[in-house]
Amino acid sequence: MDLVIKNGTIVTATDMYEADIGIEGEKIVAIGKGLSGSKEIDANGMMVFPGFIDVHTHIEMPFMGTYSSDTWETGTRAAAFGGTTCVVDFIIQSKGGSLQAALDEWNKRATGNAYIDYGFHMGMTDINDDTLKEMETMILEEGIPSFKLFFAYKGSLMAEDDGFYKALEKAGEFGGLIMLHAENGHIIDLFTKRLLAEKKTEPMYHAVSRPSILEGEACQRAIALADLAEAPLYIVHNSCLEAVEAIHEGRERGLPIYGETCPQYLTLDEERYTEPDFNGAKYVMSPPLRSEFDQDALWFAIERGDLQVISTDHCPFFFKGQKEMGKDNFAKIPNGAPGIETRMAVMYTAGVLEDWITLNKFVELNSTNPAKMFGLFPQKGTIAVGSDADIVVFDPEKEVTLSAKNLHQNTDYTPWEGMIVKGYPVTVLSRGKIVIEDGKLAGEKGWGKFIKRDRFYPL
Ligand code: DUC
Ligand code: ZN
Ligand code: ZN
Repeated sequence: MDLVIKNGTIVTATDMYEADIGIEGEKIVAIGKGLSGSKEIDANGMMVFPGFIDVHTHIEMPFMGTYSSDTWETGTRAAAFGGTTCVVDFIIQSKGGSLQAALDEWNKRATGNAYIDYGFHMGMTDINDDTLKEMETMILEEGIPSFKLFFAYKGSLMAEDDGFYKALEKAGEFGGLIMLHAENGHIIDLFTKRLLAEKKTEPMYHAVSRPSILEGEACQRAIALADLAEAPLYIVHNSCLEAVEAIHEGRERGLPIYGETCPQYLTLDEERYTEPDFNGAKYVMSPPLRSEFDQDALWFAIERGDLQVISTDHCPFFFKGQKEMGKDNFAKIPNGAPGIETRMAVMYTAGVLEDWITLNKFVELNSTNPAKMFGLFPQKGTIAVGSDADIVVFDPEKEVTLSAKNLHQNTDYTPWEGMIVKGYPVTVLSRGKIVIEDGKLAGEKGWGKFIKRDRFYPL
């Protein structure tokens, strides 16, 4: 065998056992005791996880008058350092443009630049007969079976109910999955204008302008429309009690409603917006950070199975020069925060070590369910003979103080600055190739390739 990972504790979504993993080329070919290979990695004392999958990233995305600051090179490299071996990024269609043109644009940026494998979702901002027809090609030919629509961002990305409904019907018919940013953009727009008229311009008013009730309302409306269209629905970046209550109620009725949340909503709260010297802008993202009470609601929703996935919504901007665009107007602060590199460390420390989730659940939420829901399983999302050798060797004892200085994301801050995490990825493989070795970069840009994904099957 080309490579053997020896003596580690393999953890999947369902099992935990000690064994060696044998790799030939890009695939896992054997799991057992006493394997040997031309190269061996000693994983004694380590946990060995399937590569983690981040199904919600915004890399090099044109947005709010600028671009998210990670390129395909820097973003996928940072992901690898953090234990992520596959990302699914959001293409954003230009208003008036075709889906194909948007795909071409994303391909141009990503091709030859990624350290790890990647797929695309199609973000639809213009729903008409042509783009509805193009959805079929995306699902059946391009390996892009998932489509993101926005109920927020009035005047730019926002979809209306009729367009959303037509997209649901199309996805339901052809094996696609609609993903929704659920916040009521009309009322947010109204509140934003009122706040600005009252000269309330600081970052904290970003949160005031988009209360959690507007997220709950958008979820309820979307779930009702998905029910009517007989289509599955996946709600992205859930942040609050109202959202997970709506999902719970839909699932209780037997509807194929799914949801994700992100580390920031589980570990950070709205107090951050009051940090002095415009620092609150670092946390301006949509939906905004909520209360500690909402954090508990999200953890319980994970426990109940109402949320199946943890992703990052990685959408980084520099504090200096980019977040500062909204110095005098919170509505001009580019929405988003970095997180592609810190997900696994934060979730292990705040989730596993705090007893909110088991080790198996940690793998299920961050690797196996993302793979299953987004047409990557069993090529990715587990450790099994025949699967891609996307593997993370994780040191459960390694302590790291998170800081923008030591991270590899292309930005000047992290929302978790100063957090001491215990447990960190040390060696990371992408399709059998070592990308990170003992915490150091060993991969190369261009290794990561586009993965055509399968149609949606209910979890
Ligand atoms: N929310 C963000 O915070 N950034 C990117 C897009 C989004 O929906
Ligand atoms: Zn969103
Ligand atoms: Zn997003």
